[in-house]
Amino acid sequence: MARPKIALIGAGQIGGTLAHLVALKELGDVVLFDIAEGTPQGKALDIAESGPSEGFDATLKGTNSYADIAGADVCIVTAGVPRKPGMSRDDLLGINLKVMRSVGEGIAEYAPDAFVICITNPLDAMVWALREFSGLPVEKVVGMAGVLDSARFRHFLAVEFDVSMKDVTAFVLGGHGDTMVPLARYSTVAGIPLPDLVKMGWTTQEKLDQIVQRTRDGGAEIVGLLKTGSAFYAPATAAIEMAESYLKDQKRVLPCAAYVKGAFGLDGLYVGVPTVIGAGGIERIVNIALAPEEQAMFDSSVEAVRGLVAACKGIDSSLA
Ligand code: A3D
Repeated sequence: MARPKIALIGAGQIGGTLAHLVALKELGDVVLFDIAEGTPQGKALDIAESGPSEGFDATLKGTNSYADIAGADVCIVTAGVPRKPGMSRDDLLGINLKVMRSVGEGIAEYAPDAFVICITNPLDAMVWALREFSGLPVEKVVGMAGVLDSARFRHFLAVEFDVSMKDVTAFVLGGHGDTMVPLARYSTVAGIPLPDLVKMGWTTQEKLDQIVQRTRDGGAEIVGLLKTGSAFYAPATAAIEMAESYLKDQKRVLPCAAYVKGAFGLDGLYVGVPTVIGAGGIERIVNIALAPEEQAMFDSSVEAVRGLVAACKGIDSSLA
């Protein structure tokens, strides 16, 4: 059986890391696309030359032509510009919206059956725009944010509790970053909810609040340290987790920016919710009941996403 074909649209920091991870994990053959001439070709060749040492047979091709993504099973989109220190994700909106148009049209023409994972920021608005421009079914277009936000949360919690990251689960809802809604009562160490761990004296509510805030600011913390761009190792790993669940029909329960209509009282909006990802794409949205203060946080996150979508419509009249 032929290996799956994985198209990476954008060959920058995340795109290159994605290509490396796909090859190392032998998830499929890689097509790395970028408008910058030479960058995707150079990165693809460099990674391919690590094949003999690593022992993978996946092929890697760098290209500046959308025709090369033809028939891709998965497209992961990182095309656009990242944040610099002092910029918010929302500052990227105008530039990256134009990029989403060209990417959406490219995918619609050459890979209309793909499962599409968007990473470009501001995430919740860009995944919405990418779906509009591509015209693909809503269950096949999804945004990566919650897996990364929850991985950051899990990392900080594991360090705080001095336990394995594997035994820490985290549940986050809402938009990416600042308006993220971590649900402490559904976040656990080996099944023990965080509020119980506070009662058991494993940590204090203050420390937990600090960890939540650090998680919300997780992207900015890395931007501040790197100074020349934003995080790329953990974002790439998070998107690979989603792609693998689709390709292997794992039906993982993962928080993603998914199109929500009906659940959570929403009437059709991309926002971070727990989903089940399998061979059908987003197969299910896990619609949990929220406590009043959780609902209030979720509502303000939804309002922030609505504002960004309205801004997109204001910039590109074809979206209105
Ligand atoms: P970077 O290393 O700059 O790579 C972006 C690439 O996109 C560059 O190689 C550009 O040449 C390319 N590009 C620009 N315009 C186009 C176009 N029209 N078609 C194809 N390629 C194009 O950035 P990065 O890889 O660090 O980040 C990529 C995106 O991911 C940015 O928007 C980041 O803000 C975003 N990001 C999101 C998260 C989330 O958790 C959602 C995390 C980290 C980064």
